[in-house]
Amino acid sequence: MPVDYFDLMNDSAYFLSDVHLRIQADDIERERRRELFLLLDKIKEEQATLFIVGDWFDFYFEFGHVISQAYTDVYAKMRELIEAGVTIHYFGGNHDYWLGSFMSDKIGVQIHRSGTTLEFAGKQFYFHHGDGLNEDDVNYRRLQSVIQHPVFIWILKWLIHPNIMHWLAKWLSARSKLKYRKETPLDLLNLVRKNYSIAEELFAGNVDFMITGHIHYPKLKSFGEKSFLTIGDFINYFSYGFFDGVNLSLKQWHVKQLEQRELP
Ligand SMILES: [Mn+2]
Repeated sequence: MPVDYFDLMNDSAYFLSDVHLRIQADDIERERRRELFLLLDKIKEEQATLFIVGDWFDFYFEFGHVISQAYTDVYAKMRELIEAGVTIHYFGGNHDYWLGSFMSDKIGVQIHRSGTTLEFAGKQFYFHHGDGLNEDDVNYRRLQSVIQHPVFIWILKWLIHPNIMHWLAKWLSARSKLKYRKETPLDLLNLVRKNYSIAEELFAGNVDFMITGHIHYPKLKSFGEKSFLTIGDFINYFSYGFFDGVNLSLKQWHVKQLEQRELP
């Protein structure tokens, strides 16, 4: 019997960002992964598409012959979804910029640059992790131009021992926990406003949806028929985006509901 491809077509999608999977697998991390894997199972069952909008990993680097053992279960889970027919699109963030052939060839993930528009279900989706969107943040832009430079990447890959890199990443990861708490509402508001103005520019063209992360607070805002989503995170909010083929919505996975910040 011929396969009716219209029956197989599935226009629903899930959007996740800022999971920040950690190298240090303590109890909190194990519980978080358990929750994440339950959500991934749901995506697999529904045969939906998964869009990862950056900072899936708290630290990610491909050394070539060496892969990080801290994420073995995550790699296996991603592979399991792909083998079951799920497409995973992955946009690198500031923590997982260095995605390479292991992720694309061995796991089978579709890797894209942050700041790409993809057509999905007849709609135009613009994806950007959200880092560097604020041109006023000169310090970050400077840092970005260093860590993304091919020479810097070559040095990390060939001259620094992977164990040293992991030790450093663990240390940075412990510090970044503090950073989230310290972020002032003013910085946050400026960042959100910047995101909205970019969204409005895009919506004046053909883009229907703008999807970002990085801010770590969930917010869905409509601009007429079009909408902007900043996903939130899977650390405090356990939030994610869902597209049913027509509408985009913001959802919360975890039972533990946190009070959401008032954003404009
Ligand atoms: Mn980020």
